[in-house]
Amino acid sequence: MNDENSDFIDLEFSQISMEKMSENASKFFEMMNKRRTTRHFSKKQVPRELIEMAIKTAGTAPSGAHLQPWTFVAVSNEDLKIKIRKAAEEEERKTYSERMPEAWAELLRPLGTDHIKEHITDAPWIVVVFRQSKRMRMNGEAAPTYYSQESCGIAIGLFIAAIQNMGLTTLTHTPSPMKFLRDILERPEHEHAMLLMPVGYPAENAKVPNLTRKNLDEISEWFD
Ligand code: IYR
Repeated sequence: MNDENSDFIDLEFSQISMEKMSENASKFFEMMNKRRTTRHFSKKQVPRELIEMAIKTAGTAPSGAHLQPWTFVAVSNEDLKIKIRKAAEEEERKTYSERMPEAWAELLRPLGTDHIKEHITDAPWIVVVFRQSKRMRMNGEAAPTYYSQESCGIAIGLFIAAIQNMGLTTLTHTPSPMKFLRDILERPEHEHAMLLMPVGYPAENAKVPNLTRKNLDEISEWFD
């Protein structure tokens, strides 16, 4: 290992029994398998500390060259949520009525989505994830980040798991195109909005599409 320029410390790792491993694995799967994407949120408040914990959890994700190329912008301010909803609906109205080819639209019909985005103002929080495509070098020059799409995708996955684990719900909403989010949330040019996630409790009568998931055989191949 080339550790000329590195400072290494011991890995903290505590081995657990096979029995406990199995139990943890099943429990985690069962908890995550209950996750469903609903578009119906309650207005019930969620304390900021819970959103902070979810963002901290997301921030544990591995990232290309450990650049951690993400910014999570959390919004509970009502006026700002209204502004974001208006801009999102304006873009989505054009997407649904003009930009979306039939091959795409046919997949969305069973999901019941349209350009009305009530979740943006119903949920107590929205979290917008920005991907950083550039970083600053020590000498002040701008330089690229690496694997930022992958890194942010992993961090978002951890965020979703953290929200599920704390007993709340979130939705991966992709208002498209998303440039308006950079403008409204005043992020710099090298930050690109990837996803808008309302976070909160599901509405009392929340509905989800009647979907099933692919089973293990369908999503894996094995060479043992
Ligand atoms: N961005 C739109 C459309 C949309 C696209 C996909 I792919 C979905 O799985 C769901 C919706 C929207 O958020 O409505």
